[in-house]
Amino acid sequence: MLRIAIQAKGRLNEDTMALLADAGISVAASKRKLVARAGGFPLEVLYLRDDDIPQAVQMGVADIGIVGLNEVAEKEMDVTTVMPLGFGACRISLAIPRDVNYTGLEWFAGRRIATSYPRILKRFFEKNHIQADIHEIAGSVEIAPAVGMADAIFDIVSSGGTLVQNGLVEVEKVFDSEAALIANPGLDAEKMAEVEKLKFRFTSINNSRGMKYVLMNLPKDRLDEAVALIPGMRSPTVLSLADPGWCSLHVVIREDELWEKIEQLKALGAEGILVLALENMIR
Ligand code: PRT
Ligand code: ZN
Repeated sequence: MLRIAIQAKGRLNEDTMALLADAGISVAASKRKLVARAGGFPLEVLYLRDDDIPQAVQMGVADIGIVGLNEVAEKEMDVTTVMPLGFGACRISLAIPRDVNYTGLEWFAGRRIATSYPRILKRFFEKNHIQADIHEIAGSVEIAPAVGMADAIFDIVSSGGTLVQNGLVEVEKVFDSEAALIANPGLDAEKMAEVEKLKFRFTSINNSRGMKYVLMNLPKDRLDEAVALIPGMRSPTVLSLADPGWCSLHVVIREDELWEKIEQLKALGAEGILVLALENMIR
């Protein structure tokens, strides 16, 4: 049986639980202990702080884990990244007080920079031949310049709102992150086969994200035009209807272009359009 480490609470917890649920894996939220047995897959769930997940996976306390790539890069543990998961997106950036005249990376030479990600920053500065003074602090990094603890910060940015609130501007993006499935590099063949099964389920869920399944009735003589509207569709499903002049067309459309495509299909004479949620897309 595989053991997976996931964040006990915090930003990744909810999306992780939703991903497991979509993959048919149930973990009773009410019975949360340190370790819980999941239903629907031979899996044990270990709830940890995100900072501890890379190490737990490297040590084999857990076989696999779901954690931000930022933590994987910072902890420098020997783990395999199996797949990115498409949630928890953020970046780690250098930011400086708004009123500073920024002249480029050399500006950081000799400056004090507060961060919770000292290793990623050290590697970045080494690569760029910048000598700076890195101060590791555990939390509230964004207030360090205002209280005189640092000249700049290196921290996670998502919307950028926190920087604005603290009078800071992002000047260099150093690392792009999202949540990922990681694994201990020494798993045996049996466990690897289980990991492949999980990967297959997660991939189908991710493929279907942002996709809708659309059914409509269409005059047969407009079929070619309708098919041309939906890019990447190799062989759409076309069913006959009792009326020989009409057919039923089934297509998958990306959510961000759904309304635009529906307007165009309606203009071609499409009727009785049904838009359905798409749960899994198995390629
Ligand atoms: O208790 P535990 O140690 O498990 O949790 P934590 O408090 O260390 O981490 P948590 O739950 O805050 O974040 C977990 C993971 O979510 C991170 O490691 C990232 O991979 C990811 N993530 C995605 C984020 C953000 N977005 C994010 N915006 N982590 C933190 N933030 C913070 C950031 O530190 C800053 O204070 O949000 C603020 C910036 O947000 P914006 O939107 O104002 O730019
Ligand atoms: Zn943490």
